[in-house]
Amino acid sequence: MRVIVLGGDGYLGWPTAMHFAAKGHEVWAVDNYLRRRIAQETSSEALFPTPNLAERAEIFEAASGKRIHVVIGDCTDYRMMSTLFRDVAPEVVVHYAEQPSGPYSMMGYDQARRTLDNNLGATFNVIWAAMEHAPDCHIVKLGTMGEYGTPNIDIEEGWLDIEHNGRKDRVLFPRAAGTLYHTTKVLDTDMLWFYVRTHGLRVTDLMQGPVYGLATDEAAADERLAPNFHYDDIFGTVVNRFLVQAVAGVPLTVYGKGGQTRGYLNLKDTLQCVNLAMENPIPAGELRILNQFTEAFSVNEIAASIERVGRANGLDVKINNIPNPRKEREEHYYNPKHSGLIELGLKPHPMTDEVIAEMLGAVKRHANRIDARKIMPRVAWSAA
Ligand code: USQ
Repeated sequence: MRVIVLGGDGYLGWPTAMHFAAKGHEVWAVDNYLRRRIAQETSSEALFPTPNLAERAEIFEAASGKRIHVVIGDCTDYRMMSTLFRDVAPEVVVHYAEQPSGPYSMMGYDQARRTLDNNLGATFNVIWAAMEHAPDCHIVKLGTMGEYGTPNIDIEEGWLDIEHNGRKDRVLFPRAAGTLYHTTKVLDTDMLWFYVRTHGLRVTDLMQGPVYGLATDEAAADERLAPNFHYDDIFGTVVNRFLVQAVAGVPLTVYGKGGQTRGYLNLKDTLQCVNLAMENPIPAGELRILNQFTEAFSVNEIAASIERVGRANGLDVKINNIPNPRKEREEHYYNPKHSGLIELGLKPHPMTDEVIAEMLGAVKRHANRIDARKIMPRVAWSAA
């Protein structure tokens, strides 16, 4: 298939572009390096440097014989998007091209505005470019489990059947995000749903939980193909942060009571899920929502696992409950459904001790690059 990966330089985008190319699809990876720029602006560079997108594509081609087309462009620029969709005529568009950091979106006006403009602007342009030049394409959009927040009822896969005053209907599950970033994803979903209803688009919205890991099959060929791995408080997700903290001898930074529970998944499973969504298209005029995670853990459970495995591997791991810089429930009910992707064929890679030990080993190889100044939280939700 002809596949456009928007945000093709990102933590998920680059591994996805390689994965699809390895499977024989014709892939265009599109990125404007926004994440790299924000990382520099906020001193949040990844653990090890990664080559730029054109260089990555060259290294991948040399290793695999497969070509990835590279487009350096801004998805909020409609002329770029319109030309791209016209020239490529994609069958699938995977849309990751968003500012993905909750903490960044909570730093202040400029960062909030940039997140809003980029994320909504990119999604709006995906919709219009698809309507103009590829109305039959399948848009696979990366959403987030954070759209739902932590309600005191079971979380369904996107849709809720309700009975109200004796009548029944099916509505989007109520959303209550905890950051402006997560709220832009709620707005994306609403905008996509609007154009699905009015213009018959074909959309899968993947509500993904926090991802961890730094290994994928395609990156094994050459270490320069590894994903950009962040451990800072802006872009680093909690498991990746704790792995680096364990190696650096910094006590694991559990925010508040640590009862915050989320649905997690291995980076390898992100690739499987996006691939399954792509290989199982849906009819035009449908918005399919899939909850994309494999296991739910509290922060305390993750910290305890990494402490246990780290100690077994000779690391002096300690845990430190620090004041929570975020506004979120620290003890709550959490029971999201996630059977849709399993039914499509997902074979999860659970977070076993072996997997944790492997990840710790991979981080250890870069231990000399860890910058302890990037570890403690620098952004509080109350910042004006
Ligand atoms: N946390 C800690 N200590 C830390 C870092 C995080 O206790 O050092 C806690 C947070 O307070 C939160 C939980 O761990 O309760 C998860 O935090 P996270 O930073 O791993 O995840 P989050 O900010 O929600 O964002 C990440 C990605 C985002 C994606 C989201 C999926 O950055 O792009 O959308 O995970 S989800 O969380 O399901 O919304």
